[in-house]
Amino acid sequence: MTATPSFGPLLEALDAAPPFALPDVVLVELSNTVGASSCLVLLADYESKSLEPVPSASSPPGMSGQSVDGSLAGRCYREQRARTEQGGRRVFVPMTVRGERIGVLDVHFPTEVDGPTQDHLAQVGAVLAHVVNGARRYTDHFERIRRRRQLSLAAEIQWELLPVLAFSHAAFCVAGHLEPAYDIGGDTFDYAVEPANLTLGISDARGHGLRAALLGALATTALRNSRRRGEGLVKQVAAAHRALLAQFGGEDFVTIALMTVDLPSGAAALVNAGHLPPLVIRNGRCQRVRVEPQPPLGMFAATTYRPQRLSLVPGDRLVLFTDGITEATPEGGATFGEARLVDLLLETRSTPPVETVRLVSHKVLDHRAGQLNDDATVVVLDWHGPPEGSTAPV
Ligand SMILES: [Mn+2]
Repeated sequence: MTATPSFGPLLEALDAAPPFALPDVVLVELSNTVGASSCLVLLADYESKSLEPVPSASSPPGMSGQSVDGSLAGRCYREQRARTEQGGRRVFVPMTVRGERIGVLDVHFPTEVDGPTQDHLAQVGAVLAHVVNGARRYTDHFERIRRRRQLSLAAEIQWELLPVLAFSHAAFCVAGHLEPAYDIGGDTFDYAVEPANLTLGISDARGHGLRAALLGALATTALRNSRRRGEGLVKQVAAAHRALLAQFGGEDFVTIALMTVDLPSGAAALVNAGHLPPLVIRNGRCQRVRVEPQPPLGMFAATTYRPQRLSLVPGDRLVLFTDGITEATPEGGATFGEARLVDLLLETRSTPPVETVRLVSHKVLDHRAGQLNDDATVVVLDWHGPPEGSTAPV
């Protein structure tokens, strides 16, 4: 079959149907255009451990999720490449938006599929990822499917605050991961991309549970509010500092590493307020970024925050993390520690950021036998530099 169907009818049908009908709409479309016999939309759960099926009118009841680490659908998700089995009659394609892995589309055919059909399915996967992402704004349907158990109230607040978990761009790739995903307290990360610069930060609010989540939410929202007013790095930090002092009176605080990167040049500025120094992998070595220590946000009214300069070189990998990563300690055992983190980062040097953050988080969870006593967050930024020959904003 020569498969070059247009996406117009698919988009029209998706637009006309309620969001929950997405798998049924897709099946009708794929059966009309490329002869599919059944299909399943699988969404990654909050821990990126399993791919959870979105029920449809034609799917059998009681379907269970597929393991990210132990299934072919999971391999498609991890490696971000189409996979086939059953002699080419079953095809898995990633559902991904600009580097953020939403899930996998699993399609069955009566006979082996050809190359053009596989290409078409890859594009359908990308379209569906955008549609599911958009639908999150007006239905809880997909969020519920992504939850294998209930989120704590603190985690609900933190997940609402998070940016899209991964983003790929010509000049850089960024990805972050939070654990314990279903019960996060005060950790968060954020980024925003503009034509000429990137703002990237990680923060850890003192304490645990709801109060820490409220602290983290206030800090993140104050930073965003200032950033959206067009204010620079230091003003953003000062705004969050003031907001925390006003609400929490210096009793609670938030550590943060916040940076801006000029995309055409890689020149960066960092404010490190009581947070662990980022790590940078350059020329095969992993080192701490030397930071000027400054107190956490919301602690001392008289603090004036100062930026320090950094320079990113194409090929650099920058790693931001919270103390929940390095201080994860099993009963009677040793901390996960920075040395173990560095080894793991060097081992995964060539793995894309989105998969590296998942692997680091899961190693930390394994170290703690699945029971974290603090939030553990890691963010990886791969700096490629501006595309060859570009002088204008990339
Ligand atoms: Mn912490």
